[in-house]
Amino acid sequence: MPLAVPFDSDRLRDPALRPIAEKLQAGVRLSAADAVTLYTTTDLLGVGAMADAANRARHGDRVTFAANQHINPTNICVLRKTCVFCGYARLPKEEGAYRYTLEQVLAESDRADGTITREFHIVGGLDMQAGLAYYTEMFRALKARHPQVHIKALTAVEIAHIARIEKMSREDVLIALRDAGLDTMPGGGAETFSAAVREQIADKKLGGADYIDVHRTAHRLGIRSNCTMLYGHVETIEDRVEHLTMLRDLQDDTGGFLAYIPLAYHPDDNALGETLGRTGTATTGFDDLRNLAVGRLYLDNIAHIKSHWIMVTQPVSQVALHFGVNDIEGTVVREKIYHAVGAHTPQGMTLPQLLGLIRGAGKHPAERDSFYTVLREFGATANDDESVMVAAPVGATPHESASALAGA
Ligand code: V47
Ligand code: SF4
Repeated sequence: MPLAVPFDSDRLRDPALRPIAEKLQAGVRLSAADAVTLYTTTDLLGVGAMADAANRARHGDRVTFAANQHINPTNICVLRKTCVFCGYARLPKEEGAYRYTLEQVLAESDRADGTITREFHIVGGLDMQAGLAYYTEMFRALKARHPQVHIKALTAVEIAHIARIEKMSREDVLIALRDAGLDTMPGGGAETFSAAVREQIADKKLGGADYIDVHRTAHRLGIRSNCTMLYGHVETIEDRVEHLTMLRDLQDDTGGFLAYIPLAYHPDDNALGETLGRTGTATTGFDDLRNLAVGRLYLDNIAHIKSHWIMVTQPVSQVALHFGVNDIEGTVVREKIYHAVGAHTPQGMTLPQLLGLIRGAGKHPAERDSFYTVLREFGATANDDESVMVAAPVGATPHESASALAGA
């Protein structure tokens, strides 16, 4: 049962939102039809005000972030031709294809110079040469070198791929990875679950029911995870609502999702963008804020809604802190997947930049660990101690920053 949230309905311009506000106030779960209304009304400020009230009831003014580092060990992917929205993947012999050796992964893990990295976020392509041993050795070596660092790695799609090439069950793959050091799983690979959408944008990719099945299995094994939805391509409003309903239903069963992250489709340097004639036209700020707010209101059983500033830009992420968002992607260090598809945001943010962004919205920044336990509060204003914790993002090497480089 959702929290009953105090809310002043006079803030709503669209009368169609009033029954939804009444449910919010009474702690009644929103229906799929309510979600459609939230997605179709032009009263974005009304939707945002409700999401903000729901967020404040849970988290007050606190906004969390993690000191994380993304590592993308291989961009070689068997689905390179069929995930038409992806600009990162390469075929094995294609220009720009790479697969890190263990030494290269370890070197990459040391690059967050000056950052107190607490989480490695590791995702890549579906590479036939990167089987179970590739990842178990990697995780064991990373844990030996950085014992305090949490490993959030491998999407449901990558887990299913490893199981297929190793001829093992997904459960056995997850157990082996967990034993090697996997702590949690990221939410990538979900795209939009609708079969009709998948046929158009990711024909051969693991289907929605299977994505849910892998996360269900992980949750049963004590591996918590995030969930995502890729929006702003060919999906309909009904597709979005169906997708969110599947996530909410699984969360009712397992409680294993930590956070929901809506991902804004970027149309540059990928076949879908060209087919749709959308090159250079990313999602609108209106739709970005709406997706975050609907996530907060409809996914009443997922505690954390994260804004991915790399995709929606820092200014939109900052405004989103008043549209239901309580968590913001962290320092990152080096990002490749979105920078392969036209993201113009920086490769990483320093700690002072992150703190400034959060404080600039009148919120209170706090660093968290990967399970959302708060590690330190930073207060409403800057203090001297913070200058010694400056995390300098490491510049990308030219071949990595310029063009295409993946992520299941
Ligand atoms: O599944 C690929 C997306 C995802 C494009 O769990 C694209 O904490 C936009 O899931 N435009 C991988 N998006 C990244 C991901 C993620 C990111 C940050 C945090 C977490 C987390 C997870 O990237 C893929 C796909 O949905 N993606 N291509 C594109 N053209
Ligand atoms: Fe491969 Fe993932 Fe890109 Fe699809 S989205 S081609 S699975 S890296």
